[in-house]
Order: sequence, then C-alpha cells, then structure tokens
Amino acid sequence: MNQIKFILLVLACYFPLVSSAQTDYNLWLQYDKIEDSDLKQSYLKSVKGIKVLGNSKTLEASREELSKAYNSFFNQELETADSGDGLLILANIDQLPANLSNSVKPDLENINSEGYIIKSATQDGNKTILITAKTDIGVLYGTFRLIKEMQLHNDISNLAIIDSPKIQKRVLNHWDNLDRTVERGYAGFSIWDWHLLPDLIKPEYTDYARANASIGINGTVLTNVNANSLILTEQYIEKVKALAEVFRPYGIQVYLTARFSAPMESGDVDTADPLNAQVKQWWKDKADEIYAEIPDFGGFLVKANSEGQPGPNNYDRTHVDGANMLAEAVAPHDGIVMWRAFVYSEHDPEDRAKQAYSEFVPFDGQFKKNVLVQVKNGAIDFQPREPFHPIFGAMPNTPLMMEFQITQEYLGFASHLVFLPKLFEETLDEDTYVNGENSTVAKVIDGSLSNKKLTGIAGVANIGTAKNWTGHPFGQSSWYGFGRLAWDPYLDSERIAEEWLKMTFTNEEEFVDPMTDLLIKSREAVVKYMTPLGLHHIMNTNHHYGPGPWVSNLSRPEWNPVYYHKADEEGIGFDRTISGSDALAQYADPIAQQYSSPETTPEKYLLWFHHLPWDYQMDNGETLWHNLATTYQEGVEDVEEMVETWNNMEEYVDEERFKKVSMLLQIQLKEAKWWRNACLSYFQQFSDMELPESVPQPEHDLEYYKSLEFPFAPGIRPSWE
Ligand code: GCV
Repeated sequence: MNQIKFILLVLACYFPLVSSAQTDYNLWLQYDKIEDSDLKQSYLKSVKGIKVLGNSKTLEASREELSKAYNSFFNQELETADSGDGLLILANIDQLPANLSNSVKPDLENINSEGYIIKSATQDGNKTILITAKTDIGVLYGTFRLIKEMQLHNDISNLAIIDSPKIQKRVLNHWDNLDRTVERGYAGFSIWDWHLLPDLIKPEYTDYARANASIGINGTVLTNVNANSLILTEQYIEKVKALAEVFRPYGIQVYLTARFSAPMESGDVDTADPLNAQVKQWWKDKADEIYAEIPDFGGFLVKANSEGQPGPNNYDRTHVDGANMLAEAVAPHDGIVMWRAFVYSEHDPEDRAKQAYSEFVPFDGQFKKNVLVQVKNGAIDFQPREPFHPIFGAMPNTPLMMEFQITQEYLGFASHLVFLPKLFEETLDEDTYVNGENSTVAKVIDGSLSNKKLTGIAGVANIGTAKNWTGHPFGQSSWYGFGRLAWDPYLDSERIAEEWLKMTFTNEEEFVDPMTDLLIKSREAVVKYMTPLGLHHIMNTNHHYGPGPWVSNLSRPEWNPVYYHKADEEGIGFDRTISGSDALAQYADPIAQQYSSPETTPEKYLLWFHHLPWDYQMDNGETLWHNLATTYQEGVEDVEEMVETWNNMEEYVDEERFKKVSMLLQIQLKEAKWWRNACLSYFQQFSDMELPESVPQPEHDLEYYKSLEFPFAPGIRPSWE
C-alpha cells in the first residue's frame, strides 16, 4: 500500500464518510450488513447472480435496488448471470419463457395488476428464485419484498410469496405551498424545490420515490388542499412534469390540488360556476394540457367550500355538481377526482361533528364513477382519538377514500413519539354495520363490502427538508406504517412496528421487543396526556400546539375548545345523544344504541358522546373527576416509561439518533406534564374537587398556563382568506 492510500485509510477510520445523519436519511432502507455468517452463507447460496428479462426504467430500478442492497448486506457485487445455481430472475410474466410462466400460472389468478409472486424453483437441477408479476411495477414491489425478507433475516431458501395491494389508490397528500412552507408541516420546508424545478432534479426526489415504492405508495398529491391556482399554469406544469418523470419508474402518479376558482383566477372566465359551459370547457382544456405533458397524471384533489376555500356552493351548486364537472374533464384520460368531505360552516349551528354527514349522505350514488369522496378518519379533525366518521357507514353507493393524517398536527408535532399505525388500525377495525355485522371501515374502503371498482386511501404527509425527512426519527415509522396499511388495511400494527424497527435499527431481540412495546403504547400515552376519556380539540389556538381548553374567543364557535369539552359546574363532555346534538343518530343502530347510555359507551369515547357530572361513577367505582386526573397522570407516567426504555437502547443505536430521540423524549415528557397540569388546573375550577393523591399538584397556577404564547410555532396555517 502506498503512503497516500495508507493516509486515506487512516483518515477514513477517524472520519467515516457516511455520517450518522445520513443513516437517518436512509429511512427503513438501511440495508445493514448481514453479520451472522450462517445467514450470510445461506443468502449468498440462494442469490448468486441476477437475470432481468425485459427492458424498462422500472426493471432497471429493481435491478439497481437489489444491487444496492446486496452490496450493502454482503459487501460484494451482485453479478449479472444467465443461468446456474442461485440465479435470481426478475421478469414481467410476458417476458418469461413458457416453462417458467407455466409454473406460476395458477398463482397469477391470485394477484392483481400491482401484485407479485416470489417463488423458489429448480431449473435444470439449479435452484433459482423468480420474481414475477403482471406489470413491471409488480416486479419492483416484489423486489422490495425480497430485500425486506433479507432485512428481516427471514429464510429465503424456499420462497412462495404471493401478495397484492388491497386498495387501489395509495396516496400521500402533501400540504405543501408553492413558497415551500408546509401547512401543518414540522420537518422543515417542502421537499419540492419549485423555484429550481424543472432544471434541478434533486437526489431526494428519487429517494422519496424509492421509499414510497418500497411500501407500495403509488400516488402523491404535490400541493396543499388550501390550493394555489398557479400550480395549474404552464410555468408550473413543466415543473410537475419533471417530478412525474422521476416518480414514473417507481409507479408513483402525481396529482394536484385544484382550486375551484382557478378558471376565474386565470383571467379566462368570469365565473367558476360548475354548470357554466365556459367553465366546463376551461377545465377540459386544462386537463388536456396537463395530460399532454404528463400522460399518467393521476387527477385532482379538491377542498371545496371548506374553511374559506371556494367551491360550487358559491354558485348555489352542490358538491356533486362540482365533483362531476371536474370528473368529466379528466375522465377521457383515466383521471380521477378526490373530492373532500371535510366541510363545516360557522353559519350552521348544527354540531360540527354532524355537518359533513348531513351535507354528503344525501348525495350517495350521485357522483360520477371516477370520483372518490375523501373522508377524514373522524368527524372532527385528526384528533388523538375519534370514533370513525359516520359517513363510512352511510354511503354504500359511493367510493369512499380514507384520509389519515401522518403529520402530527394535534399530536405533539414532530417532537412527540407517537406510532400512528395503531391509531389507523383502530379506525380501520371499527364496525360500521353498513351491511350488517362485520362491516368494518377497512372493508368499506377496500371496496370488498360492495364490490367497488375504485378504492383509495390518503395520508397527509409528515415529510420535509429535515435531513431525516420527518423531523422526529420515529416519525418515519408512521409514514412506513401508513404505506403498509394502505397496501393491506388488515395488517396488525404490532407487526408493522416490529418490521420497521428491524429495518431501521437492528434485528436484535433485546432492542426489537421492548421498542415494539413502546411504539404500540405510544399512541395511548398521547391520548391519556392530551385528550383522555373522549375529550377532543382542546389544543391551543390556530397552531394547535399545547393545551388551550380555556380558549373561547375565536370568531368561529367550533374553533374554540370550550365548544368541544363544554365543561361547567355541572360536568364535562359533549352530549351527542338524543338529548343533545343527536350525532349518534348518524351511526347504525347497534352503535347508536350502545353509545346512547354512558354505562354502555366505551370509556375511551365517554366524553365524546356524553356530558356527565364530575362525580359520575366510572366502571372502577371512582368518580369521573378522579379518573380524568389519574388518566392524565398515567399519560405522563407512560412517557416516563418510554424514556426509561429508550435509555436502555444506547448500545443498539448510533449516537446521533440515540441522543436526538433522548432529547425529544425529554421534550415530550415536559409537554405531557404541561398538558396534565394545564388541563387539570382549568377543569378543576369547575369540578371544585381535590386532585387524587397520586396526581402531583400543578407547578403553576392557571393564569400562567393561559399566558403562554407561541407566535412562531411551526406549521401554522397561512391566512384563512
Ligand atoms: C389544510 C384542519 C387543519 C388545516 C387543514 C384542514 C383541512 O382544519 O387545521 O390546516 O387545512 O384541517 O384538512 O383541510
């Protein structure tokens, strides 16, 4: 070795080229070296060379991903080969020779156009692994699956895996503005560098596509639902096209948000009335223009007549008129319209939880067949816990798309560790009874209940320019888990947690077991220290950071926390039974009946549906006040336990991630105490009861908590105009 090489080697030992910040950047695609020599030998025996049949950017991406993983697992190249033992064959079924395609014929009937088959087979006495599918994208998904089997240290010597996504449109919604701020974004600025597009194509765009493809996400809405019509101009379509080209090989379609008043804002038409011929033509021309540049453009997502956004109601037209007009414009190109049902009005005295149902359910069956009605998981707004949105049980003739929020607007931003797949799973598993018992939300949205052709699920992204994409290193787990549940809404969140931990950190049981437990419990912890027993929307104003149960001065009644908890000397909670707003009547009979009495309502939804006296006797024989206080305290203790668990994990995690998570957990603990102290101080004025002994006295008086202000809290939404 010459002197220069020696010096370089020494330098490399002291200053590793791959910093730990880059470790975080790699998400769950870490491809850690396989240290176990038996496992390594068995993998190297199963995969010695690769043969890709066919030619496409998608197949090239599959090969590249495998090479990357192979290199990283074994520190050796994956050679191209033509035959022999240990051959890995990647091919769309159309490219397979007859003997191989015949061997998978029966399996083909069990996959859809995005599904895949991975099979070990013996060919001329040689062992091979075949990854095949009906489309190249299916092959890419199969490739990621094989890599994952190795990341999870599973045996790959005898594979027979068949899998297909159960939901068709698996989409991220970016609430990203064209100035690169992100509404409810806590991970930096927008990753879309609009100013420099289309000329600068950042490597992040490809890595974003790789990450999404690895979990089967096949669509991305690039822009905020509070939309800017500039995105529909020629100048921006060119930029969108550049992104679409990066994403195409990974099976990801781009979508845009359509501002309903865009025809007027363009200066071409003086109305946006959906029944006006010129308006219809404007949208048709716009769709043609977009599709000419982006032939696989997915379509539009629309927030109309909601929180100040324009819509068909401005012209005395309905949501059906608006959605169908846009649907007609994109239909010739196989595009879809995702029309949001998130509507409520300050002029409507009806319980906000009831308004979307009242407005949309009468339209059941009236939307064109390329319209999906996109419904948030609950009827209020992405709270730590909400019962499922009653619309899911009431529009059997309309394709309903689920909207979850991955970004933690109401769950502690990017500083709280909350594994959201647990929340998603809870909603998906709830029974709507729309077709009798066992009509779960999952079955509504995957179309299996009523044989829907078009199905979809959306997640509001938590992604930004932060080096690790999501701000909190564990925010990645919610992105990952959303993708997994979008692929298969029946998956167990615990299994998802386990997979993610192994792929992101290590397979060591001593790490994976306690950390899976921590992830699973983290969701309940946040419910306990923020909104226990069915409380909701008591976060502070506008930015939604921290507690604000006292807020009562906002212009719209339903923006005020006091509207939701209704605490007074008599008690606490929102009466949604027949003696109150009767929102319960929007649910099917078995639910409406069960929840009509506090005795039979699950305690987790108690104050969502009932206003109860402070001394109401709970299941454990204690008063409501007692349980409210001890639940807040339990939430704090849960976070203390999370801190303790994490402290034992130092040896399994790189220094940077370990320290960052430690500090973030301290912030979470501080804020959990803040929530407990502020809420209990506030509610105590009404309950007039002592705190139970196990609950510490708040450090400050109520006035102190009320006086806290956070003018620069992140993610704040721009003006409501
Ligand atoms: C994008 C809530 C959020 C808003 C968001 C809105 C929506 O009101 O606070 O920031 O706007 O939901 O989902 O449209």
